[in-house]
Amino acid sequence: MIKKIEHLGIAVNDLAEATKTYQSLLNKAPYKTESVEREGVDTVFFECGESKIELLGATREDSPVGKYLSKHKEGIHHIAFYVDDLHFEIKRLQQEGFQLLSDKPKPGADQKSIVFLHPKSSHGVLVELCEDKTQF
Ligand code: CMX
Repeated sequence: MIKKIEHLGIAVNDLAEATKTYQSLLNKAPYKTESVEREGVDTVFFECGESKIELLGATREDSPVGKYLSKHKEGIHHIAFYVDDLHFEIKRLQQEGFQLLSDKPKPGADQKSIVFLHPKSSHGVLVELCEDKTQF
């Protein structure tokens, strides 16, 4: 079951500058920074009620966020839904005809197992499904 919006991912050009901006906006410090080398991204997380804001800075131009920034400029990069059973949701969404970018969960930032849906499957929005990390 899809339980809530876990976070919104925001692609930014200058992670340090964006961190200052969101620290002022949300009036709190980030609770976590993390590099995800496989995705070519540095991340900064802020809590926001029951959801989070994830700032995303590209570490490589050919990474998903690097390509996104060269094409779209800064802005909302993805929406992440928290699910209680990722394997079940993967199967369910495949049966519903959504294009998943992998057929099994992979490790993501912030102690999560994740899978993405192609933005063309969801009206131009890159969707991430995540659950608390399990074994890989
Ligand atoms: N939101 C909406 N549309 C997007 C998008 C995004 N985040 N990223 C790419 N697109 C669109 C492009 O605009 C393009 O559309 P057109 O065909 O209409 O021009 C199309 O998708 C293909 O884009 P591309 O630049 O050629 O990029 P690729 O096809 O190589 O990759 C995607 C697109 C979604 C498969 C890739 O970005 C991906 O695998 N994303 C998932 C992983 C990811 O985003 N990781 C970073 C976040 C990690 C984290 O949260 O920690």
